[in-house]
Amino acid sequence: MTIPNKKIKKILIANRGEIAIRIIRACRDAGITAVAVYSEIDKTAYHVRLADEAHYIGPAPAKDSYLNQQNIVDVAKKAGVDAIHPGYGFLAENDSFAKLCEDNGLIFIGPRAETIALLGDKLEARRVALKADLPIVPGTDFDNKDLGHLNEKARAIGFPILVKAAAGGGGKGMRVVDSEEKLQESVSSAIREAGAAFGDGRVYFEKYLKDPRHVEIQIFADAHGHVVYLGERECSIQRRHQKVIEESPSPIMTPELRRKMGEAAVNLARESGYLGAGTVEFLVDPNLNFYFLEVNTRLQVEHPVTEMVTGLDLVREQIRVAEGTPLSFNQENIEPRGHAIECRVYAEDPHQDFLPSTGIISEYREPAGPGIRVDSGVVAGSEIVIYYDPIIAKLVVWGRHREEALERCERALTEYRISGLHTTIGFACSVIRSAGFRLGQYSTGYIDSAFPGRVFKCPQDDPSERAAMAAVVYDFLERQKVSLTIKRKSESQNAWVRFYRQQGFKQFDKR
Ligand code: MV4
Repeated sequence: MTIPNKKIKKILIANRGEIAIRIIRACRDAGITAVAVYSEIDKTAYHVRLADEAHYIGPAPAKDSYLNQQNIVDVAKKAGVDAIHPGYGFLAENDSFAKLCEDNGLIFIGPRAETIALLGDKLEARRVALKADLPIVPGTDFDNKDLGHLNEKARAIGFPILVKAAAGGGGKGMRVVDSEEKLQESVSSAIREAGAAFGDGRVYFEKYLKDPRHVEIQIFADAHGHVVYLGERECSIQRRHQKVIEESPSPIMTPELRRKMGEAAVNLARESGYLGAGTVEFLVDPNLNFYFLEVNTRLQVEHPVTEMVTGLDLVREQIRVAEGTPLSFNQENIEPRGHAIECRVYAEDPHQDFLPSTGIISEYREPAGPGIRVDSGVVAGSEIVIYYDPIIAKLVVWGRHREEALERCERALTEYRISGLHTTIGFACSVIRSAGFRLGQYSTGYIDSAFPGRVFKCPQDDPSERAAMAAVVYDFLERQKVSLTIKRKSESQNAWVRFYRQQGFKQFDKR
């Protein structure tokens, strides 16, 4: 394999929103010129204003702009960039785009096109994992034309089984099947769904693990044969395959399990000739058995969680690797410190089944203070539009231990103010405050089981209004010379105090 050897001085960022801004910041720190691209509707977006240069790439629909490979490459050549960073989503895991970049003399900041293609196929990834001696969920692939042997294969695994799409991801084309009667029908509908969604109807079987935890390992490989793991992220708090909260370390992790999972991930990276940043996903059962799930061949949304505990800049390292420079660290000098938690803030309405909420952000105030980082794509006046992922920002907090991170997280969420549309801030707050999360006792079924009927209490929907209300009551009680600690209080005052204490306002805590 040839080692790249080209200093990167100018990068085109083929993305928008918070991740485009995250990459612009890494470029600036490294003295690299950052080139933004934008669709018609994004011409005044914040990532455009922050970049050194910005170029129009097409109409609002993503297929005409952020997914328009030829337009992006043309702009990259015109702007004279050395490399393209795809961020996450859009073209990040598109092997033909990586190839198109290469063919045009542009460095694609990510793994090689062949690696993206290989690991993007879940069946191939399972084979690579098996070859690298990783534990995989018992299962089998099959020829879609050979529907006659389905029962035999399912019986060999044992019900319940999970039918998965080879080209899948995000739960599309997935079916849980608990008996032979439903097998035929489920397989047919999974094939249909996968075919429609990915243009590839191949499916396979896995033993269905009930309520596993989702733990993923961050890996990094350079062109000089160094392959390392950067610890784990626990991502079990999800709803409908969309992650809500991530943390590191995982509450279930032990040094021994971390080493085993880390070394497994590194073995897979070596087996696949991996280059750059990647994530190896695992399912973990209650006996702490872990099973390979899939590989994400990109920088992930939740990468800041790893940055907070390792102190590294993963985007900076990606750029180094793409230039052919060795990684700035090795396995021995990575020392994860403290605890990090990320809450994703989406423009969605939790009270309307998380319906995307569009409109202009009329007021915007981010939390700050010790251990707080906000990766955001907006400012006051920004508009959230229907065309793209409704993520507004990521709140990432760090503490010396989980308790400190939890305290800071709750405080930061109550401080965060976004007006003009609905957000998931209050929802995140109610998850952070829930008993199972506080104890670290949760799995992928947590949101459904802890919030039955999908009814969420979101006490922090409008934090400053709530705080103002609390202040008024507090002031009223003070003026009445009713100390919160004395015994002679009326029952109604006590009721209010209980109410606000229950709402979490610290000034009403028992002293
Ligand atoms: C599984 C599983 C249980 N058993 N595989 C969901 C999306 C896709 N990437 C893989 N997924 C799962 N695969 C077996 N054999 C449960 C899930 C799953 C899940 C995985 C990770 C995080 C959240 C999840 C929510 C529901 C189901």
